[in-house]
Amino acid sequence: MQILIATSNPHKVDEIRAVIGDAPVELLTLDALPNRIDEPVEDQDTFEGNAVLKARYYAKASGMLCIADDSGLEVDALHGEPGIRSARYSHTDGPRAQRDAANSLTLLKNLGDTPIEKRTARFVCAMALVDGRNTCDNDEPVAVVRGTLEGRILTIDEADDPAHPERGRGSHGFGYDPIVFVPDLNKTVAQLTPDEKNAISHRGDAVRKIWSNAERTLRVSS
Ligand code: ITT
Repeated sequence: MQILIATSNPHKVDEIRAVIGDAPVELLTLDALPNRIDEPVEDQDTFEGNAVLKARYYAKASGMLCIADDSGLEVDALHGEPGIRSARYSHTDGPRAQRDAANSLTLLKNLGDTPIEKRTARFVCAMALVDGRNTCDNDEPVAVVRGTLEGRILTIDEADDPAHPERGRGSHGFGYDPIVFVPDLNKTVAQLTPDEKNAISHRGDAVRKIWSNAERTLRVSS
């Protein structure tokens, strides 16, 4: 059995594969499809809305079982921003690493000298599974789940190089990982190994939930 993982973010694919990769299913990425599918416009105002929109769109376009996620960072002192706008918070174009750094810098600037106890934040990952293999056009999601990871945003002084606070601490992961500190582990998410991140992360949590749902309803592991 094949499942399409509908994302253009290679880091997400690696994280999803690490959680469910051993099961007897073949995980395909958008790059592995014979024909390129144009990206849909993510115009919903919730993570769940966009995850379902993407999963429906790619399931229909590919005729496959499809998993899609929409994720981001909610910062309490910024009233939940950047939220669903996490990927484009700084409105910077260019390669992913450059956009990630610009987003983190924008976030740190917007938070200014907000004290540590008010820098609370959480990663959110909504994930949807849609079965595009059926012929009766039923595109109701098989499952929609949410995973979260609580933390707080580093201060500029806590970064390894305060001249480049967007580099935060640590070199693993992607996106806002270097500036999101997990107090229980006394590390940023970028200081966690991939396995450590998967064990506690919003995406690891969502993948495990959607996977147990898929095994139950679709018997994907049998
Ligand atoms: P796809 O839409 O192709 O899946 P994307 O990276 O644009 O890829 P989203 O629209 O879900 O994904 O945007 C999520 C953004 O939120 C992402 O670009 C990061 O900036 C941030 N983000 C999400 N999960 C993260 C994680 O585990 N670690 C760090 N940042 C994360």
